[in-house]
Order: sequence, then C-alpha cells, then structure tokens
Amino acid sequence: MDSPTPGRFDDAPFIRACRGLEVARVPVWFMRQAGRSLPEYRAARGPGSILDAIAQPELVAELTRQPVDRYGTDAAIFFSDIVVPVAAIGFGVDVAPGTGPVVAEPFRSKDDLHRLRPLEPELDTPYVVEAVGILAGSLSVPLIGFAGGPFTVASYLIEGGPSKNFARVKALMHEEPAVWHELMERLVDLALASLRSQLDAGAAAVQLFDSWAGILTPHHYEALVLPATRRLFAELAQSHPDVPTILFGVGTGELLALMATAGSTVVGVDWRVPLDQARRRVGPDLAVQGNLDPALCLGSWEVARAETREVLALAGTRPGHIFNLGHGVLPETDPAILEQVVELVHAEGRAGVAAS
Ligand code: 1CP
Repeated sequence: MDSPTPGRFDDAPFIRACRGLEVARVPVWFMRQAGRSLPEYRAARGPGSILDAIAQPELVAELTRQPVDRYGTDAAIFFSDIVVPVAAIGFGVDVAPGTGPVVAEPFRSKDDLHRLRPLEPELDTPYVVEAVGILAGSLSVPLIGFAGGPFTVASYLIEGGPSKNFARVKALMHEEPAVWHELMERLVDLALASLRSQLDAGAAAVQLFDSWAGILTPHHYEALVLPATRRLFAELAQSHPDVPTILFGVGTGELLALMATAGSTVVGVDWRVPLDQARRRVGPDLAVQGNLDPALCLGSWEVARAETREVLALAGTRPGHIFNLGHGVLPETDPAILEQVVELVHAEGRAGVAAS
C-alpha cells in the first residue's frame, strides 16, 4: 500500500481554511455526502447492516469517493459510522436500516464499564486502517477521518438507540457522576485510538461528531462533557501536531463559546446560528464550518441558491470558513441541487480569498 505523504494537502483549500489561512476559493464538503441521496450509493451498497459495508475496504473506498467525483467537493469524509469502535470491541451494537444504532444490552451502571475495553485499531478495526490507506493513496482531495463525540456515543449506549429526550443519559450523568466520568474517559480513549489510526493511515484532518451535545445546558456541557473532549484534542495535538480538527454538534448555539475552548481548530455550526454570530461566539482564532439548512436543499434551486448566498454573506470575507450544511444531507435530497451549491460556492465564495 502507498504510504501517504504527511503534509501532501497543505496547500489544499480545505486544509488552509481549517488553519484560518487565505484561500483561492472557499472550500466546501457536506456532512453525510455519501449515502442514500446518491443513486450510485444505493446501487453499490446492497442490503444489510451498514456495519457489514463498513468492513469492506474496497467498497468503503468507493462509497467515500462517490460524492467527491459527483459534486467536486474539496474534501472526502471517510465512509464509516460513529459506533464502529464500540461495535468492534464487542459492546453489542448494530445499525438498524432506517433507525440507526441499536444496542442489545444498553449501558446501565458501573458494572457495564468493563464492556468498554481499549481499542486496538490494527486488530479490532483493520478494515478501517486498510480503507483509509487505499483512499489516502488515491484521492485528489484531503480525507477527513472522524469519530463520535463522547456524549453522543454515550447516548446510544445508554438509551439503547436514537432518543428524543435523552432521559436515561441525563439521569446517569447527574445521579452517577463517577460512573459518567469514567464512561466519558473510556469513550474518549476509544475515539482517540480510532482517530490516531485514521491519521496514521493517511487521513489529513479529523472531525469529532458530538452531534447531540446541544441537548445539554452550557453548564452541564462544561462540567460533564467538555473536560473529556479537551483531553481528546490535547492528546491528539501531542501525537499529531498541526492536523486540522473539527468539533461539531447540532443545536449548539448556546455551547459554541465553550466548544471553542475544547482545543479543535474548527468549530462546526448548525443552521440555527447565523455565521456572523457564530464567528463572534467562537472568537477570532478558530475557523467555522457550516451552515446551510439541509432541509432547504430539498426544494427548488432558487431557494437553495438564495440561502447559499446568504450563508456566504454571513461568513464574511475573513479567512477561516469551510462551507458545509448545518447537519447531514437528508436522504431525499436531489443530488443536482448539491452539485449546484458546490459550483456556486466555488464561483462566489469570498471568505478568505487572497486580495489580488
Ligand atoms: O444503512 C444505511 O445506509 C443507513 C444510513 C447511515 C449512513 C450512510 C448510517 C446509520 N450511518 C451512515 C454513515 C455515516 N455515519 C457517515 C459517513 C457518510 C458520510 O458522511 O458521507 C458518518 C460521518 C456517520 C456519522 C454518524 N452516525 C453520526 C454523526 C453525524 C450526524 O449525522 O450527526 C451519527 C449521529 C450517527 C449515528 C447514525 N448512524 C446511522 C444513522 C441513521 C444514525 C443517526 C440515528 C439517530 O438519529 O440517532
């Protein structure tokens, strides 16, 4: 396998924008850019659990490449799922088609902590290492590796599946703080091991999806999730200095200033917060990523075009903006709309464009 060259993508617009440097054009990619919105995905993927697909490196490489080839995005997101590490160490997680992660025996108490042993990526997830290696040796744009944030992965383990009000998670956080703390530390260790293995295999940047952290108050996020998240980014920066890192969650308007202290180089913003305000909350030192409302890509091009322009206008001309949706591509999205969004961002995006 080709060994990836570190720094190979240092001049890529996506990497430069993550570092807050001027770029010739605003980079764009979409969370969940692979997947059911693409006919070529549906054709290649076949039935069954997504975890089966994720264990096939050639298929993963193909699914990762598909949206880059179709849309001309400035980055690829590795095709995998946030529950892969916990599934790989045998916690008993599957991903049910149409539902998402489901856990046969959810995490209930201190006695469940031993079920979360450390991840050994070469042994537990060799298919991840192999697929990243294939992609790093062949993609023409940077590959973003990722892991689930500790709150979000904990929410699946404790609730046993997708949740609306996160009642069990919140009960455990508040009633068993010592167990919660240990759970956060173990989940951060799993994420760290997985992210490091992806970077060692050639990923050029990583994103931590703490998708559901926005369900928490700022105080509870700060006390019960942020410390472990900070450790993750601090330790990652030690082993992999200069690698761009993105921290993302949904509904995090009230958490953005805190998330900006976690140690990532970029903060992902959902569609609810105008990017000029997000920039103020995040501060001048970090880049922002976002934040077109994915639901506004479901209708006419006129609406999507106007909203894309609005996001670009709110992002302003200061460097450090990566265009994205405010959350993942919805399965019913017409790919033609996203193709046009990429074209428009490349043609009109001015944030951080070097003055000529
Ligand atoms: O079988 C399928 O095709 C089901 C759909 C699907 C896909 C395409 C799932 C189930 N996971 C994935 C792949 C995936 N998951 C990717 C790679 C694709 C890409 O981005 O192009 C990524 C980055 C994820 C990450 C992920 N999984 C997150 C964080 C991102 C986000 O949307 O907030 C979360 C929360 C999950 C859990 C998950 N996995 C799958 C579903 C349907 C869900 C969400 C369930 C819920 O609502 O709680």
